[in-house]
Amino acid sequence: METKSRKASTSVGKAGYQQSISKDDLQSTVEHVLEATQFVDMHTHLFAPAFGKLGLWGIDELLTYHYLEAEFFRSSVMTPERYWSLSRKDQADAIWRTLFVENTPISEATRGVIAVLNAFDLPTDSPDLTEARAFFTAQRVEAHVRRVLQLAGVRRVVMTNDPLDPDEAPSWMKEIRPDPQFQAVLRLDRIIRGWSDTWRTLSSQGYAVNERLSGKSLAEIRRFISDWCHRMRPVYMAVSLPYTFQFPDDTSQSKILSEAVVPSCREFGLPLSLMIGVRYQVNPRLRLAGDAVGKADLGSLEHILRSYPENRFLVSVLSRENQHELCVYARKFNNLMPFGCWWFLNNPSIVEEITRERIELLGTSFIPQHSDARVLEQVIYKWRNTRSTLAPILAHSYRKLSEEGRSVTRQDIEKDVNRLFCSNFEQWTSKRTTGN
Ligand code: RAT
Ligand code: ZN
Repeated sequence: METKSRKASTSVGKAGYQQSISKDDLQSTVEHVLEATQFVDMHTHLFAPAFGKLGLWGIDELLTYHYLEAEFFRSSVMTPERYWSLSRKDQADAIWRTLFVENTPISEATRGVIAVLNAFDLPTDSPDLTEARAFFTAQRVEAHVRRVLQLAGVRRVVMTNDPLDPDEAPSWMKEIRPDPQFQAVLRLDRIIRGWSDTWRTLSSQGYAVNERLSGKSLAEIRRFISDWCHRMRPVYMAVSLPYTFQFPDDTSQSKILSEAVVPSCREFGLPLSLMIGVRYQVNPRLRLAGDAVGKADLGSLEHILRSYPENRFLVSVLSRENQHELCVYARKFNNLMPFGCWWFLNNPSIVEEITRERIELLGTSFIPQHSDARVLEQVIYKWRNTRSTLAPILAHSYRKLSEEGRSVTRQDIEKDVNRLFCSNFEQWTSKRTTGN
């Protein structure tokens, strides 16, 4: 009896016996630990201040986020063509009026803007944006970035860097100074998915490539990737893929993946991020907001994981229907790291379902979330929401564990939260090889 009660109130950790947490205190301890841990945001579309105008921030950018544009057209009679003809400021005014004044902003994306305004003590129910605009105009970008990341509880964000973006490439060519708070990612969509157009750009830059990928083409794509790895020092390479993605097949996409990208990842010791499941441009009139989702055949992912045991893959799938399969593949292949609840999945009800499923199948060996922020201040609400959705889920897991007879200490929770939100990613991006 005595031994049993002692077992229930203490556990042996590295630092000796540590106090176990009572069932009633589990949720508040988890909340404190989530609050106190500075996360790594492993996929965003943000830019370090040195990239100048590429880094989006402020109220007009927040309101013209493509998630909100999609919602705007549901509640406004304005045509997309008319909307695109407006200035950014007029677009933001139209969205504010429609989604925040004429309607109650209860969707996830609209509530996010309210949370950001509130975080800066700005009015959340004003008929116009005068005060919010004045506030953001008065900010200096470097200090604002620091303050926003601090409010979000984020220690570092990972960018998405497209070497073939004519607006972005010049900054890299000027050898931009590395910024410890912003890590680079070599995004390869144009090479992998758009080869029929992209080969001409590479050719014009002095790489001996052709559309058929004959001769030295694949070696030259590897040279291009190598040049950009030296220039950007990325933490991983990445591509987003359609729900119809097949691998292997008889396309330039398969060839470039297997003979250029995968070997380059091995050469540089970098993981490859595959974001699978987009139904591109189902409504092109909505531009960036015009993409949808489709269920993918993850047999292709299985083939990749089995064929390249020495490569590491970060994988996010967009369809809710693919989530369970992804967890099962992670149990079979330890070169797979599932990450994030991406885009249309980043809503509390779905995040909750996916995260519970992942914990039950994978313990702490996955990365629960990334923000996908395109506008700086979005990290404030996206990470706040992640913390509040995750707290009861983690607390529930620990409650179950203590009911089974294993007490839980604050150190356990700290270790787990750190693993989920920092070290799984950091270790995955710092190892050289896997599977051997
Ligand atoms: O979530 C998004 O903002 C999407 O538009 C995509 O950018 C997606 O996250 C991606 O990286 O392709
Ligand atoms: Zn993204």
